[in-house]
Amino acid sequence: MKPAITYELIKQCPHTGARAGRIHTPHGSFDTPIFMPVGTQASVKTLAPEELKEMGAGIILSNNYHLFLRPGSKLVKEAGGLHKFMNWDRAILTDSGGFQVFSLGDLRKISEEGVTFRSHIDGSKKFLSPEIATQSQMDLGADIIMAFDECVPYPADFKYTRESMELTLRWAQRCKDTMTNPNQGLFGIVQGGMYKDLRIECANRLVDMDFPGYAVGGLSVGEPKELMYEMLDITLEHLPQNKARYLMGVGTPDCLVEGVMRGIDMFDCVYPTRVARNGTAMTWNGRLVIKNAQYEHDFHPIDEHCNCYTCRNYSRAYIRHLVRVNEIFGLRLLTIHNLHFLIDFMRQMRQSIMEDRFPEFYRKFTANFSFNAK
Ligand code: PRF
Ligand code: ZN
Repeated sequence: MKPAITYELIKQCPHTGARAGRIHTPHGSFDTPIFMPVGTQASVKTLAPEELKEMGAGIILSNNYHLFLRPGSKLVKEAGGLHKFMNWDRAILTDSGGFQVFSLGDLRKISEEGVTFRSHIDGSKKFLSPEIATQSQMDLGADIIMAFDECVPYPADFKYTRESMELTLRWAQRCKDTMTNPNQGLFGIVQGGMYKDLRIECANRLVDMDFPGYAVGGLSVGEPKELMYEMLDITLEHLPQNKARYLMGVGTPDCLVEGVMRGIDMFDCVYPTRVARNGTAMTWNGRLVIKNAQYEHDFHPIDEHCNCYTCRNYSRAYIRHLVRVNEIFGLRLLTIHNLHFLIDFMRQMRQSIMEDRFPEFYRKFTANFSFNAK
């Protein structure tokens, strides 16, 4: 039988590790490299599914941690699964909660069995294990299910990181043993902190377990970017060419380009949607802080070349006004632009790989982009 999730390699950049591909799921196929908008609580904040489709989103990410706590995975199952519940018929990936438990849950206690933590909502005691997290994601009906892992904080010493990696590997096997639905695919997550030998070891042992895709976790946790790229390089060397590779929680344009150059296929990040609700628009030059006085009389769109609903219809001055007076519509318009920007950014990167000009794309991007607001 054909596995639920397959990766098709379409074109390899002859000069870098970048690759263009396509991932097939029971809810359609999408081109890679791709950016996955984040819909933490079964909604991409402020947007309707039709709007996500209009900008070309082929897959979204949702969070098992949040849905497990509220409304509960059984309720979503009763609704007919997450796709039906939220009216999204394209692919869905759910994160296991392994990361959120550590970043949101209070008073967490980790054992071989799993993690006891306090809900960030009401402080009540909760428990997640590889079995519970996997069953919960199966109930949600996600196309791609993430293994339940421990994301090691930065910095962490070698001994702690090695023991945590061993635990993550044992948990990965338990997640795999829990999978019963052939229409869903489970991705393993490479941990190992900032230690190259642990990264290699973790990648090799996950590959031996044979997952339909592999994520690189435990990065973008406060380490310098150069260190993240080093860990990425060494990890990707040990992952197979014929499987999807996903860099978790990364989504600023500079990191997306660096990730793609090394051979990452999938990314997710709250960055574009979160900064939108902060009044920031993403552009090819960097961040544009719409509240700044310089945009008061600026009747141009955020980006003259952007084809999104926002840029086709509204000016910087109008959006600035909305944001200043706290109109929700302003946040929606910025969210639409930012997600459209990132999805289109990935599309253009993919096109450059297809046409053997990814290095040129990289050079041009790097020359124009500066992370900080101009
Ligand atoms: N593990 C899981 N989800 C994640 C991460 C991880 O390490 C990260 C790290 N950047 C983001 N989201 N399960
Ligand atoms: Zn736009």
